Amino acid sequence: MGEPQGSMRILVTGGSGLVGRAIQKVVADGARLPGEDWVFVSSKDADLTDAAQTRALFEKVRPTHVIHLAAMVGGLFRNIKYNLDFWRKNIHINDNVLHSAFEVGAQKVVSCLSTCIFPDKTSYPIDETMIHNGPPHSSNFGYSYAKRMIDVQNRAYFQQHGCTFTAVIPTNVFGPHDNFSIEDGHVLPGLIHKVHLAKSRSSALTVWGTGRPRRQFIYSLVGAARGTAVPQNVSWSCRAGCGEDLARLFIWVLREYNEVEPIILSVGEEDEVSIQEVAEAVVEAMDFHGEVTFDTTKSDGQFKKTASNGKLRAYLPDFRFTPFKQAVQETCAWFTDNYEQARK
Ligand code: NAP
Ligand code: GFB
Repeated sequence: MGEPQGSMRILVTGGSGLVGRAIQKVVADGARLPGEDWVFVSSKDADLTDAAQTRALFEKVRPTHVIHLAAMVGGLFRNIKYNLDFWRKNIHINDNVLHSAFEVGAQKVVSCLSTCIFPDKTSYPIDETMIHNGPPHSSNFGYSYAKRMIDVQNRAYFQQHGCTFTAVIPTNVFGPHDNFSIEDGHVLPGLIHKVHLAKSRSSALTVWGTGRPRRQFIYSLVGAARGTAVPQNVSWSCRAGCGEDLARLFIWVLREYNEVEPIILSVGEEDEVSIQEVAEAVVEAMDFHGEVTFDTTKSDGQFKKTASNGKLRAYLPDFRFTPFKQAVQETCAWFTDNYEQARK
């Protein structure tokens, strides 16, 4: 474990969401260093689309560091319906957060982009240099352009004021505390919820689209289900062969990644899976024996967005991700155990 780095007050926006809850658990389970004060906030603390509320929150907390997760988030089908809302809400949230952080003198801000914001027509694998090289997939242009502007704004804060405002680019994330809404959420939580309902109704599972699109998935938090303890015998600096999963990678970026240029946080290209394979993993994890059908009238969305984790590997050559099937099993177990209070 590293030595205390002096007094740090870390504000995490979006602290009640999938990624925020995972970081909160890792911090509570031992990642917090002496001298660190972590503050997790949700929309109940401030509506970050509102400049005055955002400014008041930052003046109250006076963070030295910020992990900025808050966003309007959704799966393919929510994005298709609400491109305008995704653009406006996220543009407002991001400008309010970045500028409030600047005004209170925060030393570092780590914001969150997504691999879906890269150009749709591109060569593969996608890397960090390609963000602005062409239009994103039409299904989520509102979200994608709003997210791309974080990168523009980070570079401008650095150029004019020397700020270390940076961003990470995760692939599709999943885990406990996800949004399991079938209409609004992402594919993995959606399929888990659908299988749960199909089992209770003895009906078929309907997978949307052809099942052929391909995705890389990153788990939010290793060992999250059924009270499994996060391993304590690992270096939080991730230099000793640990580094599992997104929550810890965020903490590594906060403490040790000092570039303004973003960094992709992804499993390897070889770990990309088809949506059909995703459905099969959920069916197996939930011990579902009913019929599985594909509704090809529903959109497939972007066919693939295969990203390189070469830059991450150059920093952290030895780290391990939780195997996909294990992570799916843990998430299914969490959903089953927490069905009543899960977001759905
Ligand atoms: P999430 O579970 O939907 O959580 C969203 C968070 O943002 C919640 O804490 C929510 O607060 C907060 N929020 C939303 N609107 C707000 C507002 N107007 N004011 C204040 N807070 C607001 O999202 P997530 O999946 O954890 O995503 C976290 C970050 O990762 C986002 O920036 C997202 O774009 C990015 N990302 C996600 C994925 C993915 O697959 N999920 C992939 C790549 C990147 P309430 O709980 O109070 O509503
Ligand atoms: O996770 P998802 O909604 O988003 O996955 P994207 C969509 C893919 O899964 C499509 C198929 O190929 C769908 O046809 N699919 C199959 C399903 N069954 C289902 C289901 O029950 N629910 C859902 N949602 N999909 C999102 C972006 O793209 O990626 C967001 O739109 C976000 O902006 C996120 O950034 C990370 O991977 O297509």
